[in-house]
Amino acid sequence: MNKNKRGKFIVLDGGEGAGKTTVAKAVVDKLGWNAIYTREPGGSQYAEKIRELLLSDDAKHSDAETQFALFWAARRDFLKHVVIPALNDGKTLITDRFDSSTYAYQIVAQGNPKLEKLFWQVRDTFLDGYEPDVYILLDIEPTEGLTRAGSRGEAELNHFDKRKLNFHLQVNQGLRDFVLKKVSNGEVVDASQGVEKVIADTLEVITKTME
Ligand code: Z5A
Repeated sequence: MNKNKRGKFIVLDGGEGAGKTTVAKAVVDKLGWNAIYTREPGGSQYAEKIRELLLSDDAKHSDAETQFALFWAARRDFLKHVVIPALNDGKTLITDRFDSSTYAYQIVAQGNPKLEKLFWQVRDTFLDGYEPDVYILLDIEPTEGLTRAGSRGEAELNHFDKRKLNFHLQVNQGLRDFVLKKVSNGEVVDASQGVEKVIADTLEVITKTME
């Protein structure tokens, strides 16, 4: 595969209620037929089954190591069956969360710095050269994001949503560290703005990445 013909792999990440899904879908609409919306955990048939496990109430007592392994298992299947074929076919993939979330939720927010070395080793092997072209952090204060997410109603909230504010502050810190310090291709968009402006700012970053 000629790397120049490969499609672009764009990750949108952010804390609860940052607007990732809203913005990712709007961006795909604006980019047209060659762009595909995907999400994590999930994105492939088998990874969607792992998603059910990860977000079920049974998962609320699982530790960070168990979650780390399951998120990476789902990600590998998603990469193999969806991401790699689509990129090789020249498609643009807009992915709602990716490994930046594993770093923020399982390592930083759950206080497991000992997982970090393993994180980079697994990443290197599982991504196998298919690193995202850009990570876009939709940055929002957790209190504001949680208010937005909460408006969906209790029944729609998973066990991550229901964690205390301090957990979400740590997630936010982890995402910022990942995007600003751990990778060299991170960008930040102010997600507290009106939705149309957030979409426009995100599209500007994507357009720059595609040049
Ligand atoms: N997780 C993990 O721990 N480790 C990992 O490696 C991965 C994930 C990949 C997946 O949840 C969970 O898995 C997630 C992290 C963990 N934790 N949680 N919860 P999910 O896929 O079910 O949901 P989510 O990714 O957390 O989605 P979200 O944060 O709840 O929502 P969002 O996609 O960021 O926002 P939205 O649905 O687009 O918008 C939320 C509401 O705000 C909605 O009513 C919008 O109309 C409104 N909105 C959006 N933008 C705006 C603006 N700009 N202004 C005003 N209102 C807005």
